[in-house]
Amino acid sequence: MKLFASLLLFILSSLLFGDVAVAESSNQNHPFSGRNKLFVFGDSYVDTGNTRTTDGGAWDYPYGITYPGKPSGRFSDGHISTDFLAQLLRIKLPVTYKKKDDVDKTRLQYGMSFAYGGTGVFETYADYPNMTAQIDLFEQLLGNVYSPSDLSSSVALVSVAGYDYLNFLAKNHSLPELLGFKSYIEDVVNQTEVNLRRIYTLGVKKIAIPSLTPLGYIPVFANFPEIIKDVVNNILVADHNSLLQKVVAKLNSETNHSAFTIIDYYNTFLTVFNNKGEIPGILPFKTPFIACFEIDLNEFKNSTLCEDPRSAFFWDPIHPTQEGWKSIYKVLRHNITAALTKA
Ligand SMILES: *[C@@H]1O[C@H](CO)[C@@H](O)[C@H](O)[C@H]1NC(C)=O
Ligand SMILES: *[C@@H]1O[C@H](CO)[C@@H](O)[C@H](O)[C@H]1NC(C)=O
Ligand SMILES: *[C@@H]1O[C@H](CO)[C@@H](O)[C@H](O)[C@H]1NC(C)=O
Ligand SMILES: *[C@@H]1O[C@H](CO)[C@@H](O)[C@H](O)[C@H]1NC(C)=O
Ligand SMILES: *[C@@H]1O[C@H](CO)[C@@H](O)[C@H](O)[C@H]1NC(C)=O
Ligand SMILES: CC(=O)N[C@H]1CO[C@H](CO)[C@@H](O)[C@@H]1O
Repeated sequence: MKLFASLLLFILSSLLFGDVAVAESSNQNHPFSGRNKLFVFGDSYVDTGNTRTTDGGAWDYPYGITYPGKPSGRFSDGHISTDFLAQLLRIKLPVTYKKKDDVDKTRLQYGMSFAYGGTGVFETYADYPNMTAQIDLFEQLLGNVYSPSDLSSSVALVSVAGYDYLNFLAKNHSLPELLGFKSYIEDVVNQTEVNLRRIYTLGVKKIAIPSLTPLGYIPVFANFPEIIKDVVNNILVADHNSLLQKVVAKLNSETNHSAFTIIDYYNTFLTVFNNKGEIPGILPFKTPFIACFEIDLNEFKNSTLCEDPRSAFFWDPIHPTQEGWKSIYKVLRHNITAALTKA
């Protein structure tokens, strides 16, 4: 269990280190199949700038060096999943909840992001809004900022990237506690179900939720034996993803068949990791499991930055680079447009 203890120390520090921003982005403005707003809930895999600058991480150098050239609150060197999904749907980047009162009101028409740093469906850090709290903020805007017809032409992106699990592991090191993991996975997926159903009931008729990535390969686990990575991927992640599939099937049978869609990050991440050049338009990552920004937890100033973030899949111990996300969305683009733009 010593392994776990040091692993957790590492994870915990990375989490504390990691968080959010302000973002502006590109994109065309023709609505795609009538869907013209994106609402975003969840964590740092989708957060484009809600954390406070005092939360650190995403608001500090070298975050944002590729885009926009300075920290923007994204947990990456540049664009992240939200940017690429918005681009695919031809929706402008939704404004962050944090900036909603500072931007021109016309910006609100593209939707809003409530996602916040290292949050989970349950509490991770005391003053971070869990997903329930994020949906509460969304609900408060209904009827005044967003009308029912706004919502019915919207897409929601709901990210549960694994912070509940990293947090659980950080707090439960002993064997008996770890044996409680299976029921915790059920708790997380059941709470995810409650959240997804609530977003639908509030009026969003197209909801996308990524599967858990093969977390055992994130650089946080790099120095751990293969067995640990296997346990994480083949037990934790596999259980979560199979329960999530059941929940989404159940929700789709209760509501509209195609209202809920899983974005298959698990297989897509593996496809990109294993790519040796056979996927057109996607350069192979030579060392996909090595982070570009290697954070030295003992002495932060000793952290090292790779020469070219575009050659790395992972930006830091947890988050992909812009190039990483771009590759993922290239592989996924046909399935995503098919799933999110059909009636
Ligand atoms: C979410 O956070 C709120 C406020 O801290 C808390 O009352 C609530 O129990 C949390 N919800 C879940 C599902 O953990
Ligand atoms: C999760 O939900 C399922 C189906 O509703 C239920 O059978 C199970 O007991 C729940 N799990 C937990 C840990 O509450
Ligand atoms: C299914 O979607 C259609 C079109 O978006 C809508 O008119 C209908 O009310 C939805 N049905 C349910 C059960 O939500
Ligand atoms: C940080 O780097 C300096 C200079 O290379 C080195 O002397 C020091 O031991 C490093 N600190 C840690 C904690 O590795
Ligand atoms: C796209 O969907 C098809 C049909 O469900 C599936 O076989 C394929 O693996 C998916 N591709 C990706 C990249 O998810
Ligand atoms: C058995 C046990 O102590 N479980 C704890 C593990 O960590 C979570 C929070 O992440 C607690 O809620 C559990 O009680």
